[in-house]
This record gives sequence, structure tokens and C-alpha cells, in this order.
Amino acid sequence: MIETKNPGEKAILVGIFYPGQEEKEVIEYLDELAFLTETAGAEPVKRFIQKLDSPNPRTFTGAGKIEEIASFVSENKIDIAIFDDELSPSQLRNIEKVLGCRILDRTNLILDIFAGRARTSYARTQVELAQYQYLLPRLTRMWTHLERQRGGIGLRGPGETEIETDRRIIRDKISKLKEQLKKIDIQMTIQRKNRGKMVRVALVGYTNVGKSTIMNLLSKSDVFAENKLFATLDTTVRKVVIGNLPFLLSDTVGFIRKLPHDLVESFKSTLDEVREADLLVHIVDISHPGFEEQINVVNETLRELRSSNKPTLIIFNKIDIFSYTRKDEDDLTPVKKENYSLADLKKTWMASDKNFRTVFISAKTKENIDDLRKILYEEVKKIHVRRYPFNDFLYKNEI
Ligand SMILES: Nc1nc2c(ncn2[C@@H]2O[C@H](COP(=O)(O)OP(=O)(O)OP(=O)(O)O)[C@@H](O)[C@H]2O)c(=O)[nH]1
Ligand SMILES: [Mg+2]
Repeated sequence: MIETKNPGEKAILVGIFYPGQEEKEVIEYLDELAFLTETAGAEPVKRFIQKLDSPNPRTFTGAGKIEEIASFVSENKIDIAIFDDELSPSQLRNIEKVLGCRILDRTNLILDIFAGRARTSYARTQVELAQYQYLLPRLTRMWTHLERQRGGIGLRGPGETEIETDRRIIRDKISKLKEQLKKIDIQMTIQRKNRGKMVRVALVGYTNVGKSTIMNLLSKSDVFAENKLFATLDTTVRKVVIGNLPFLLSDTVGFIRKLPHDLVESFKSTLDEVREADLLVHIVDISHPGFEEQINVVNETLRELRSSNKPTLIIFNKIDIFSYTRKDEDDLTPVKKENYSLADLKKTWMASDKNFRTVFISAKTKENIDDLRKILYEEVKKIHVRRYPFNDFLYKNEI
């Protein structure tokens, strides 16, 4: 993997406004794409949005729009055009010809961020595998040389010269990487088995919601947390004791909408921690305008991991920066999502489903952290008691 960076590259963002979407939603998606772009190290300078029923099979946006984008690109010396959906190999080729700058799609951008963030050799191997798998069907671009050393986002990873030889090399690479991962997987499975039979709790959630911050708070550890997407790639596991009850808590990679499938595949064993957990703690950033969609994305990813039937707690985090639009008494327009106060949200969520418990906290100001500890304690204890019906010494000291 290659990790050089050209700071301050200029990027434009391109998205489609589909029928049935709200404008707010489209803006939110592009906000997220902009955040991803910044996380990758480039500067988003303009957005292009086009209303279309479906992406144009040749050029993603319509022919007129792509011309408009092309002149903006050349007039403003844009380095990269970033598209919010995955582009097919032929779209990629066509667009590259018209725009004459580097083209990234959402998948490629996410892969690039992962490449820059992978710290352990395990994470690196996983990302590299996903990169090659993404590249294989797209080996028609004018890459200058396989594994060339040029910098810039989207350039971390392999390139190409002669397509057929490269395809073969890449297939070989993919099978080698898979072998490597298999070996590490076996080691990790053994490691997990050696951890004994403690109850296992996994923090899950959308990226940037505060999982690592909460992990640090609960375990007094020092996991890397920052205001960027995908700060965490590797899973961290810590022993946490609440009251007298010990359990294992894991923090792992955050989810995102349209997480590239290859990436989910190659991150399988990182996500084993989630799959093998006894209890899931789903963290939600309630201050985010799209938090409900984020919940759905996480639930969908959990379904893909066959982990959606586990006991789950929902933690609404960042209540310190929650805001809403108060509606006047005499305003008779229907109440919208953005008019809900925190009290309204608490009421709806607490009543909505008896299958999971909820707690509203701020990991930053530490508001309601004791409630969080208490609920965690109670839920872990339930599992513990079921597992060790005759062992009561561990939780004599109730909290
Ligand atoms: N205002 C506020 N900020 C918070 C709170 N909890 C976390 N943050 C901030 O949110 C950002 C993301 O926090 P992380 O803990 O890195 O989030 P994460 O879910 O681990 O993110 P990834 O590992 O990137 O998926 C950081 O800048 C935190 O300081 C909170 O309760 N309130
Ligand atoms: Mg994290």
C-alpha cells in the first residue's frame, strides 16, 4: 500500500438527486461525501447535483452536465472529481476521458481512507485485499505503472500497465492476501478462545458517533478518537469491570451507508468481534440530522453480519450538541423530524420497541454516564447469570 499524500488537492463532488428523495437528504449525502473527502486529505471546492431518474449508464450524469463539469474542472484546475455512487468500469473510463482529471467514486474514496488509516499489518492486509478486488474489473484505466509511487488520494494502491499481465499479477496477489488473512484469522480465533468465557460486549454504530470515546470512558483506556471518519479500523478489546462484574468490551470500525461490499468481506474477521458478541451496544449520534437513517444503515449491516438478533442497547450520544427547530404554537404545518425536542425523542424511542433499552448520554460532558454503566451492568449480569447459574460471587456488590 502506498500512503503518500498531496495536501490541498482540489476536489469537486458529484451526486444525483433521485425521484422520491428530499432535497435535505441529498445535501446530507453530499455533506458526508465532503467529510469523507476532507478525511482523505483533499479539499471539496464545489458540488454538482443533477436531478435524474437513474444514473446515466455512460457518464453517470447527463451529457450536458458532464460538459459543464468538464469546463469547471479545466478552468479551476481541479485535481479530482468524486462521485457519490459506485461507478461501473465503463462509466469510469468515459468520465475520465471527458473530465481529464482523476476520478474517484465513493467506494474508491472509502478504500483510500482505509488505506491511509490502517495501522496494523492485519488491517493493511484487509484493505489491500479490498483494493485489489475493487481494481480487478477496472483494469482498463491509464495507470502508469503497477504499484507506482505517485501521491494523491485514490493513488494509494495498485496501478496498471499491461492489462493482462497485471490481471494475472493481481489475481495472484489476491490469493496470496487471502492466504495471509486466513493464517491471521486462525491466530485471532485462537486468541479469542483464550480469552475465556467472559461476557462479550461490542460497541457498534455509524462512523464518528463516539464509539471510541465511550470505550475510553468505560475502560479508562486510550483508544484513538477524533473528529474524522473511520478513526478506528482495528478492533480493540478491553476488560471492563462494573460493580464486581467483569466483561470484555470491543470497539471496532464504524459503519457507513454504501460501505463497499468487498470491504465488508475482507473485514470479516475484524467484525467477528461483533458476530461473536453476547450483547451489542449500538451508539447513535443524536445530534446528527440523519441519525435515523444511520440507525437503519447500522441495522442493515448487522443483518448482513447475521448479528441483528442479539440483545442490543441503544445509546443516544452527543446530547450536549443536540438541537432542534422549535415550532410555534400557532404554526399549523405538520410536525417534522427536525421539530422533535430531546424529550419528544426520548418518549418515542423508549416507547417504540420493548426489545431494546435506550439511554441518552453525552460522552463529552459525561451526562448520564452513570445510567449507562447501570444499564450495561444489568444487561451483562442477565447474560452472566444465564451462563453461570451457580456462580454468584462475581456480582455481590451491586452498583
Ligand atoms: N459534542 C460531543 N462530541 C462527542 C461526544 N462523543 C464523542 N464526540 C466527538 O465525536 C468525534 C468522534 O468520536 P470517536 O469516539 O472517534 O467516534 P467513533 O464512533 O469511534 O468514530 P470512528 O472510529 O471514526 O468510526 C470526536 O471528535 C469526539 O470528541 C459527545 O458526547 N459530545
Ligand atoms: Mg473509533
